[in-house]
Amino acid sequence: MERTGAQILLECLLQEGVESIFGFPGGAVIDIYHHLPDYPALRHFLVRHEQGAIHAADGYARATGRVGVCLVTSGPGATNTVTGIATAYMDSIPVVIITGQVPTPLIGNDAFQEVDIVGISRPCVKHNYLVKDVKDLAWIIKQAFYLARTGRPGPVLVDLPKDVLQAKTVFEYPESISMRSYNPNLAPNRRQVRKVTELLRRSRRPLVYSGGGVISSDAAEELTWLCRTLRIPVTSTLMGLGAFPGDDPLWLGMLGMHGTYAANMAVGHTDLLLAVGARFDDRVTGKISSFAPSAQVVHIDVDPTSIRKNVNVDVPIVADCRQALRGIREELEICSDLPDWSEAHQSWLEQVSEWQRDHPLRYTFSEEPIKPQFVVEKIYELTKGEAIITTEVGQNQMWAAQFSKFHRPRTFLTSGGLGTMGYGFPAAIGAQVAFPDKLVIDIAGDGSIQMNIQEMATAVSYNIPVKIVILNNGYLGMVRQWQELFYAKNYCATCMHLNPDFVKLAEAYGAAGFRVTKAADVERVLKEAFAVPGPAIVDVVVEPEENVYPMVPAGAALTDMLLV
Ligand SMILES: Cc1ncc(C[n+]2csc(CCOP(=O)(O)OP(=O)(O)O)c2C)c(N)n1
Repeated sequence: MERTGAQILLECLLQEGVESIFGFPGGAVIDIYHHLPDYPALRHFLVRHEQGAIHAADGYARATGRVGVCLVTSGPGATNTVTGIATAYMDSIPVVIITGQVPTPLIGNDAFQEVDIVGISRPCVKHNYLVKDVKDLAWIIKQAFYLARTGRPGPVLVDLPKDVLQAKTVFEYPESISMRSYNPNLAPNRRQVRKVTELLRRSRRPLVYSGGGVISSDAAEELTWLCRTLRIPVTSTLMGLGAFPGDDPLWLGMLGMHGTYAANMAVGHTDLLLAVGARFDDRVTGKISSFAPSAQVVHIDVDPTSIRKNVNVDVPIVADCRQALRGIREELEICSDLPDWSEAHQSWLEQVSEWQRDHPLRYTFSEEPIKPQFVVEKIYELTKGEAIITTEVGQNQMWAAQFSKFHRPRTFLTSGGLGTMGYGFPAAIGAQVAFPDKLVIDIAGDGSIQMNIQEMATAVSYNIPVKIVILNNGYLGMVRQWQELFYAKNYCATCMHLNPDFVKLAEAYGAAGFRVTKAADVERVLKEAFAVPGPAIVDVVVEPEENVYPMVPAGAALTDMLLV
């Protein structure tokens, strides 16, 4: 039986096991929407802005490890997704973006709602396609999903002209994929693995620095085994939070610009830095020439192009993080003359705990105004690490990372690489769609939340019970902090003079709204908000000029931290 391109697309999505699609219609994709009701297994969530759709698909992907799907129309629908595509690209998140396109004969003619989204998105997708013939559609969708989730994951865009969606052919879904030019290397090289075990054996001050790659390759268990067995302290990037249990004594917290004192000092003094699934971003390394100055560096990454991009590496392992860590474990298990690890690392572990003891994360409590760190601590205390936390970008994001503990992978969703304000709320919607019974909380700033607040209508209309906790400091806080510290307190364009009344705003959408101004009320109000059956906003009025510390000024060495 022949089917239209639109039907074939939907059949392909079914074959890929897709359950949820986040989208917004338009003329170019109306054929897809026309057939969508015939596929009840594909739940479609109508967002209010295409940026909401792509972030929701991204949040769904981060929370589940599966490919997120977003469907938008041509022209402005497509361009509205670009920020979200770049967000997913920077954090290596598997999403497939389906965009409508004007009919093929009109392409290049400045047709109504035409943009060259393949050209526009090229620098921020793992791959993209313009489908010119309906006969190519099925294998292209198959490839798109395969590319999105394998190797270093990432966004893949498929642009579908309207005439291709209307043309007919017989539907056959290819069973397997072969792509000559794409063969990610997953198995580690044995010789390199042996070199690493040799270094581990000799090291007296080893440190693991783990990143988002550990989470995307499901390697948390392997990482935890290695660190606990060999008694190696662990730090991670923002993206890596949750891969190693946040309550383990070996856990040092995040490193980098707003990393902990202990983590940054440990990087400064380690003799063996084992980087797993992390890419040495400048927010992490600070001044490159003084990054891990006395260390041999091992770098495990599935993407060969990220190795030696920023720092010199002594032993590269191009492989899937999980397979590489398993390889190291196997190699260690056949060694007969292993040291007693606790003894071998004793003085190092003592040094590290001294750093932790002398300079823990801290803030000065105040009843009113409330300290934002206190709110994050309370959220953690009430949820015990069982919630999925998303964040917006800025101080709220850093405090969420610093003052919560994450015990499991995929429980902390944040825009790390691109730092996209407006990410957290729609991402929380995506995560909540995947896990309807979990508590999903977006920790937000008063600036960021206004970037995609329209998605409250989506949350209310599908009864997606996401909770937003706004740390409302009346400023674009993180930029204000930079102005305070490095630009002579010139608070130009960072004061949010005219914030809406967030309680009324929530209510206007049909959600619940709460406000807190005193520390003594924080716990009660959070509990109340978490207990309402639908979405809710908690507007917490916090200290306007609180800063995030420690802070490594941009371009300084990690060990040069501002501590207060
Ligand atoms: C889309 C976007 N625009 C601008 C920025 C630059 N930026 C980074 S943090 C920040 C301030 C965020 O303010 P707010 O959301 O109120 O959070 P706070 O820092 O106060 O917690 C800005 C403007 C950004 N990251 N993303």
